[in-house]
Amino acid sequence: MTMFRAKNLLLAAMLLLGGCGNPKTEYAIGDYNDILPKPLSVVEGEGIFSITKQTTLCYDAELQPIAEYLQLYIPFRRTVEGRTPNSLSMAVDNSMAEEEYRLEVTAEGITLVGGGYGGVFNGVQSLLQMLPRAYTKGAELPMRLRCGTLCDKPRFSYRGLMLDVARTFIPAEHVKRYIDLMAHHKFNKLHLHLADDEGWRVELKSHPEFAIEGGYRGGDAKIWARYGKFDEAWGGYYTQQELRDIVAYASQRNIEVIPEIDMPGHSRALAQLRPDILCNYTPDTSSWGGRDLRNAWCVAKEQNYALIEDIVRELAEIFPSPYLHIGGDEVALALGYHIWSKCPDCRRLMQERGYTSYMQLQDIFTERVASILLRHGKRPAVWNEAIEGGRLDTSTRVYGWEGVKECRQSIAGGYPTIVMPGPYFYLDMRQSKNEVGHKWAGCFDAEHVASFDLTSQGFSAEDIGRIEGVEAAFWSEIYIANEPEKCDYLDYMLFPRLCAVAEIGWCNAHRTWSELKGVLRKAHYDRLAEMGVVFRLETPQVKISEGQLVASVEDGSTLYYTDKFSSKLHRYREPLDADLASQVAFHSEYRTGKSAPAALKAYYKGRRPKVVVTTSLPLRKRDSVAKMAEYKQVRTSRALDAGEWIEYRFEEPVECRRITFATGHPHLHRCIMEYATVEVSYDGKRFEKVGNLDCGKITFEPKDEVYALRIVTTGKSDAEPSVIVQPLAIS
Ligand code: TNX
Repeated sequence: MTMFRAKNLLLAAMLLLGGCGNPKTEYAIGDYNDILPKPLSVVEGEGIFSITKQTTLCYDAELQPIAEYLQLYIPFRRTVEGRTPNSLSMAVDNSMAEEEYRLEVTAEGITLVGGGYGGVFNGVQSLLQMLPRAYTKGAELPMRLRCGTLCDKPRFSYRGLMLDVARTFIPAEHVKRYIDLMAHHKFNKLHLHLADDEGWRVELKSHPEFAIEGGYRGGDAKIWARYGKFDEAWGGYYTQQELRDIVAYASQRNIEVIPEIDMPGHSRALAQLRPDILCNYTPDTSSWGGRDLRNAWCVAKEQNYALIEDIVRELAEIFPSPYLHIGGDEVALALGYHIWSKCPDCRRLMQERGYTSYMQLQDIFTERVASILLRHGKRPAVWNEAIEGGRLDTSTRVYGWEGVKECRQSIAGGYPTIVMPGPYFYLDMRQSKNEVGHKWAGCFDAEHVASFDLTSQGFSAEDIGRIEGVEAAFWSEIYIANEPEKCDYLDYMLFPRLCAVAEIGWCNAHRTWSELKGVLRKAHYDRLAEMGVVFRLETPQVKISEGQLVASVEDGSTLYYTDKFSSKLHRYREPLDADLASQVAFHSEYRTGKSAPAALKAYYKGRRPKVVVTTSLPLRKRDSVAKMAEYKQVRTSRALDAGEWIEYRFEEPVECRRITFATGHPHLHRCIMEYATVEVSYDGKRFEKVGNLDCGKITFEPKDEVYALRIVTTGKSDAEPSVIVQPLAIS
């Protein structure tokens, strides 16, 4: 059933139930079975309760922050402590589990009882989802609710979302918006990744320059640009006041904020400000364009631990969470050799202890940091690699990101474990092949996330009993290239995949994709629209049928198409000429939601006219100019300087609409030629300039048949040890 049809039926049902003629009440009335995540038990009652201007809100004093929150959505005119008839009464019952609740709606009134603040708050979310226009702020009374009883509690005590605010800064107001969206899905932990190679985002009173300088990269900033925006100092940081404000905002919404400073690896931003944290040796930087790319703290430097104590002391005061996440991932990965292997002090330390692996050395670091945390009343949390050294205390919480295997190892080691294997929980992965996003852990949409099942993944009942919970993650290397000021890309990456994660964290038996899809179409896409979320709709089907190009959607959304060579949007009403298959892409829209573009293969397949390539670029051994001429991606063996060049000379002059020359990873502005000019020749002899690369890329429309193309660098490549050249794209 399409969402439109569903709504009409509900409207009809409402009228039958005696809905009055006031147009403001003509919104679909909520159904307990559409609450997301799915409640443990639902008993539907008879009849309707109307919240009117006379309805009072009654609550225990400790629930005051919830009462204030609730009034953002339901304009109760009267609030009182204690109980009255015709009321919504909220109370705590200590005999229930903290996050458990019972919501009862009868013709006389609404009773919401929770085991604690969190339980009542969870009940409020279910109640809000039952409203005719769930989550509309400032909606008007009366509001009609179906009678019924919910008994509900979460499967896991930890239901988290990680936001990487280090690669792409997410301003405080946007973080608060995501806190709201999390709360609406009964998430209770926000993990903020506050420092990485590309930025430091926390104001420290003891070291103000960390944020003031470490929060910006590119332009004349001290931190090198990576991932785009090269010409301006770009970024930001949170003041301590803003962070306290975020913590309070989250806490009112039953969300704990867990800060992370990724150490000892992933610390290049800090190392650029404080090279003294690095090991005591001079690396060979000749293939790194003269930049010192090292990004790990030296384990053997005593003064490093004093600096870490400064950091921990301040973070511990800002964040009430019992945990501080100290990272611990990918220490060896940065440069092709282990950073510690060339350090005389680290090697001596290993020798003294008889250690044979760098993971054991990492244990020394982690144990030292853990003891600092302990002094400041905090426990450590780490990424799964950090336990490989084998010595960390089991009070350490482990976030299993690499895979199910690593999660199970952590559980077997007795660590409280957060399950978040990348191939299901990394929402920075693209959702289908031709979309934008990472792909190292796969391309997957909400259907795939919803298919995650602990038991079929090999977790035993005993394992499951020892899992603290689940977490979705959004890493933001790619976000920066996608108008972060608008949130649209992040919304699109999170929703509805995050809805599926919410179900996995909350429900003992979560909905299958077909059930979840039903709820999305019938109720939850509308709720997301009321929340203002730019969510992703299911991808339209496109095919050639009876000689025509036909597009269709199952979810009742509206289809559009665009032509590759013009930005104009057309409404799709009837099949198109099959010849357009290489030229048009379809997508659908419903309220604030949008699908991925869908097109036939011909649309994505570029032309590959015969070409001869010559270049001054130092290509890696396994790459060659022949590969470039075969339209394959190649990589250089070092960073580039000014004055290096590539020339493409076509065997026959090429007539085409558009040419794209791009460097760096596809979709990721990394390993790019930062500064270069592009010239074209329309006669094979004279060259004229068409422009400069922008974020490593240029697209232009040739005026005439193209004989040759030349790219000349005018400055250093980005802060990476190599440059990637993408195949020329000609259409
Ligand atoms: C792996 S997850 C990383 C991050 C990247 C992410 C991209 C983890 C602990 N490390 O540094 O941003 O992949 O998906």
